[in-house]
Amino acid sequence: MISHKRSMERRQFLKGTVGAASLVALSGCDNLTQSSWLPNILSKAEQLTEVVQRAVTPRDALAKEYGASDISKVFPANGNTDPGTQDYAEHVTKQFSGWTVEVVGLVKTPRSWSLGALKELPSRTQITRHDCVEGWSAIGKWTGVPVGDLMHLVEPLSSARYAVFHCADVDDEGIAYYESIAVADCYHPQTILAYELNDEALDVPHGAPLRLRFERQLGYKQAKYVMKIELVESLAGIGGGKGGYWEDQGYEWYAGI
Ligand SMILES: Nc1nc2c(c(=O)[nH]1)N[C@H]1C(S)=C(S)[C@@H](COP(=O)(O)O)O[C@H]1N2
Ligand SMILES: [Mo]
Repeated sequence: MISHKRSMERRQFLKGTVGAASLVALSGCDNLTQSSWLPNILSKAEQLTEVVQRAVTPRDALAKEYGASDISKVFPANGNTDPGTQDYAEHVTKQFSGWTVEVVGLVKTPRSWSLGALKELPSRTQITRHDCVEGWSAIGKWTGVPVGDLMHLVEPLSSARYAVFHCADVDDEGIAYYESIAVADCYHPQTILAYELNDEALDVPHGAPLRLRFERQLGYKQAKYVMKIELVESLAGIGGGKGGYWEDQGYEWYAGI
């Protein structure tokens, strides 16, 4: 199912011989010729730590937004393209009318919203570029609710450092997809829970009914099929403890581009 598997095997192999920082570059070798942005993000990812990059690019800097004419004709779907569980299939049948997203953990007031209720909240639309480490990128128009607005409603406790996005899909071994970002980054204006792509309700391959858009970071941070946002102080004990499905297999947690 998830098509990063082969490159991950190579990465595991390479891990013994080279430092972690160069792995990002090596795993992308096959695809370098396909895209011009890749060398650029790789050199940054290699050389800059999160701290350095944050100093260069302030946390509230906006990702580039494009015009309507820049929207890609085809936006590929990647990774899991259907959670495939019976539960999820039932939600599809009911057009996600029963889907909820809950915000729990280190918050003053845990809350949950139905998809319909989320759509009632003020929305944001942004046309941005998605960059996948597998060597493709695409520009899409995303509409959704700013995650910061949800944060204002649940009121994170001061101990909350990370927001963990739990997804509905599991891999062959039963491991659920998840991702995490800093709570501070939830307040970035372009961090949204998107329910539309290119003016249409999000389809199943692209993460229906809700997926994270956390611009300025790589494709694997853009969690699809989001069911729950959990605020925590530490990532230890969640999944493999590295902050995300791919991070647990060696990818960088701070996937800045
Ligand atoms: N739940 C979930 N989210 C996911 C993935 C996945 O397999 N499951 N794949 C990630 C990867 S690697 C990429 S590039 C993007 C792909 O999003 P798209 O299918 O809309 O192109 O989703 C990311 N979010
Ligand atoms: Mo990706």
